[in-house]
Amino acid sequence: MTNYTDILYEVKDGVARITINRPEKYNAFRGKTCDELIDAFQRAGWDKSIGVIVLTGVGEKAFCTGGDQSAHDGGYDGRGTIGLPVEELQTIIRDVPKPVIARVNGYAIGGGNVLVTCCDLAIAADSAQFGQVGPKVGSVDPGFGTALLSRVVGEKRAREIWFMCRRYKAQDALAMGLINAVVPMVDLDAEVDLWCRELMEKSPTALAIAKKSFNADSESIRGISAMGMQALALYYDSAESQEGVKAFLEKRKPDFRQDFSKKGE
Ligand code: 2NE
Repeated sequence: MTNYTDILYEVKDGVARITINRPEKYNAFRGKTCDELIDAFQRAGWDKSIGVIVLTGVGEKAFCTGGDQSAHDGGYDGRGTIGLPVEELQTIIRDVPKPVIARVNGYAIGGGNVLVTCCDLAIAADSAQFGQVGPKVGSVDPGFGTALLSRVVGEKRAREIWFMCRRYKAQDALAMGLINAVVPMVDLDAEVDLWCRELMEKSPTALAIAKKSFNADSESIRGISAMGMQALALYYDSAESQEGVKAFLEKRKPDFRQDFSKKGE
């Protein structure tokens, strides 16, 4: 697969840059986007000439806003348990034996925030905003989205992020340890380049061993993701979940307190 439609793939000075290219959808991913991202990570991950992978989104509005709600009719449009191979995407970011940097150029919301969580490092523009929205839109990203997030920012904060569905500014994300650095948008590329150059000077094998050893400690979360996605597939079939998606598309507040048992009578 080399003719991507939903992403861009560039290589320069040993750095592979993978860019989600769906600005009209705030860089939300559909099934095809996930497939292409997985392919690009496979490509960069085992290419010995590449030392660092940068994941970002096109433009200055959004890094990634998670699953494409306009393609979410209860099953999205791709493959995998929930119609989106999102679990496979999250695991490939962890599995590639080289550092992955999230270049956060705007909203990192929903599954976009989970991608930031899964990346080894994250550098954000000061205009970036972070957050989970699942309980607001009838979804959850269980596993890396929840359990790994709590390893990164702490249990209480992770529960707050998921339960409250608030948005957090880049400086707040930095303070809670979700990201490594914040710079003005105009300096974002220079800062990411600097980190890449420093990483390129290091022993690739030592970096790979370090990454795998960090991963080993949280590897059981992969199983939680697998089980959670099965539960999510069942949840997507429910009227309660579908109310969340409908409300988002209709630009109104969801009514999760209605009696869903009467739906379909
Ligand atoms: C991203 C955010 C916070 C932006 O808010 P705001 O107020 O600045 O803009 P607005 O008007 O909400 O959004 C701008 C345009 O982008 C589209 C919107 O529909 C809107 O389109 P137009 O009305 O201009 O045509 N847009 C934004 N996010 C989208 C998305 N994800 N899919 C399709 N279109 C999107 C605000 O928009 C927001 O909170 N978005 C919700 C994000 C969301 O629901 N994400 C999916 C969560 S579930 C998920 O990610 C997931 C997973 O993690 C694992 C498995 C399965 C799903």
